[in-house]
Amino acid sequence: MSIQTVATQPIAGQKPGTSGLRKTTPEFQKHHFLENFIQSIWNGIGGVQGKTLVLGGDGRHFNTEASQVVLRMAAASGAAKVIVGQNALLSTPAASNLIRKRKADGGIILSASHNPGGPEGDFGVKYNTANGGPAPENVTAKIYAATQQISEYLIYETQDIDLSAIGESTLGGMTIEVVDPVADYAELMEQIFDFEALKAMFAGGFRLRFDAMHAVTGPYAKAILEDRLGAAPGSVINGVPSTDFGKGHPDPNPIWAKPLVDEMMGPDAPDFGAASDGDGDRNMIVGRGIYVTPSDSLAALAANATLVPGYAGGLKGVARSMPTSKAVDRVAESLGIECFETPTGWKFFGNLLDAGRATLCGEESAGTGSDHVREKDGLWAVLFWLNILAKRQISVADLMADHWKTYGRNYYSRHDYEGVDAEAANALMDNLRARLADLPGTSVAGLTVTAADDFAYDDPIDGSRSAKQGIRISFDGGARVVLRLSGTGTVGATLRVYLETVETEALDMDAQAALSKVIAAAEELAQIKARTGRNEPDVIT
Ligand code: VG1
Ligand code: CO
Repeated sequence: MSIQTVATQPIAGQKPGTSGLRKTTPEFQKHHFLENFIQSIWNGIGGVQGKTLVLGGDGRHFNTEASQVVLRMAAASGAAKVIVGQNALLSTPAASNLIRKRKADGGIILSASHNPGGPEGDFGVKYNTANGGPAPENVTAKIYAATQQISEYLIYETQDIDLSAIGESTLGGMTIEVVDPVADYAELMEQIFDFEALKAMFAGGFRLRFDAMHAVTGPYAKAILEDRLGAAPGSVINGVPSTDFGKGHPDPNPIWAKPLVDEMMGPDAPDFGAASDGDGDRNMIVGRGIYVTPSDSLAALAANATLVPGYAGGLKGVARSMPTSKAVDRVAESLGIECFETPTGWKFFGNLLDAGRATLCGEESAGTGSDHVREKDGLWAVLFWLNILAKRQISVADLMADHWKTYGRNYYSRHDYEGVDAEAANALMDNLRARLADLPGTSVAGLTVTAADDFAYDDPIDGSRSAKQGIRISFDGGARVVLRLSGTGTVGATLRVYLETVETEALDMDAQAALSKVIAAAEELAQIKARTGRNEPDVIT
């Protein structure tokens, strides 16, 4: 065994996006690509000498090989210890928990999350800091700068390290501790939720369907929902992680988790349906006959939080990403707690959670989480819902009907145009941006614009400013259109159009129908069809 110093050169395109660096798998497998990025993480964070790191991934194609590279590079640069999930698997929230629990200095998560996997799919690498959360922008900026200056990397030359057995080994001066990926996480869930109430509910015949979408949450969901809580065997479907997610797209939304939604809308539907994404941080909630938008889910969790033992003392505050609907704002108002609006991406919640200003956070993209970790957490959200249902003895549909009656309903939808020509997408955004100042007071598709801007976020904790986080246009009566370009895609550009309108009387409409005016206004403002050449969105959530 010896440490190799390998000469290399900067590789273009290694700028972390909304959630780490994501590229197609073949691109990640190119000569030096992964090694350059890992060394740049080390260089960007001031080295890993003497540090303890957590390592795990969502099990997609290249996860195994990449984890070996990370271990060899951590050892070569003098890390003291790497705590790694068995077979290099860890869900994102479980990794966040381990970093915090074991007081590690940070962690590497190998995942492209909801992006498809496999030899022709996507791969990704994310660096999380000592608080367990995604590296904030000042850290990713340093990592990116390091990718542009790199001239060499250090790596141990060694045989593959066995990650299949729990226990400790060494590589050079570094300890490698292989841990059960599920145990610590399951223990944390048991501390937060009323497992006795959940057991009683399942024992009483409550029927659940959890679609793990062939991704990392399968083992977690089986261990917790079926083994510990007594959900009927087979409640967890697609529960064995596969390297290409069964050739599926592990994004829990009504398009990609359609079989589950169909089952929940059909006759003899279970009481509760849920799905999670590639790395286990997203959740989709479906009741019998009702799809709950992630924005509504966040609001419902906030309104009912004190029913959960872990939040019995009440919420310090809530936070949502800017494009997420304002449903939770109404709950915060009635609870008399702060409500923060942050840019898209979990990294912006970390400061608020660390400072004790927010307890619950959420995004419209099916991410919900709390101060129990510093990531969004799919299975946690499912348990949160189940805990509420167990305590209130109510169906999902009745709970939401009751919620809307109390707070009004924020009809909400996101329209995605995927793989759009990047130039055309940028031109669309630039064109709209240039007209923002003139929009207030004008009428668009029968709606009057009350405000229009390009969202900039001033972090209330560290004072940092993040500009150009999405165009938002508000209309009188509380309707809103938000447009932004995705920062997680790997092919062309993805235009996301977020649509929202508020109703206090008509609470039972179809969302697309309720939003028809807002959809027309978005089209008129941004000329989406003409500029993208698309007649309709690829994904409607
Ligand atoms: C998307 C979502 C965002 C989420 C991010 C990472 O980003 O919109 O809300 O935080 O994915 O989620 P973008 O830039 O493509 O809109 V995950 O579960 O893919 O790590
Ligand atoms: Co994810």
